[in-house]
Amino acid sequence: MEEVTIKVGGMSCQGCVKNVTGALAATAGVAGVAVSLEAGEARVSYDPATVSANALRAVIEEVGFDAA
Ligand code: 9UX
Repeated sequence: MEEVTIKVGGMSCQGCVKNVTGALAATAGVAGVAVSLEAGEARVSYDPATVSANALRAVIEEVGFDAA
């Protein structure tokens, strides 16, 4: 398992946090998700054999936020 911290831009309430968390948690290969509104970031643990950090960024952008 690997862990990555991704800066997430555009989250302005806990609903946004929930949307980002849900999208990441529903992604194959994701084992754990912690999204912080205050820090504006998502910490994700994932199986690199199944999903990549860049694919996780794409998931965040698909639900309408900026990921770097
Ligand atoms: Mo809060 Mo975010 O009302 O996509 S859910 S701004």
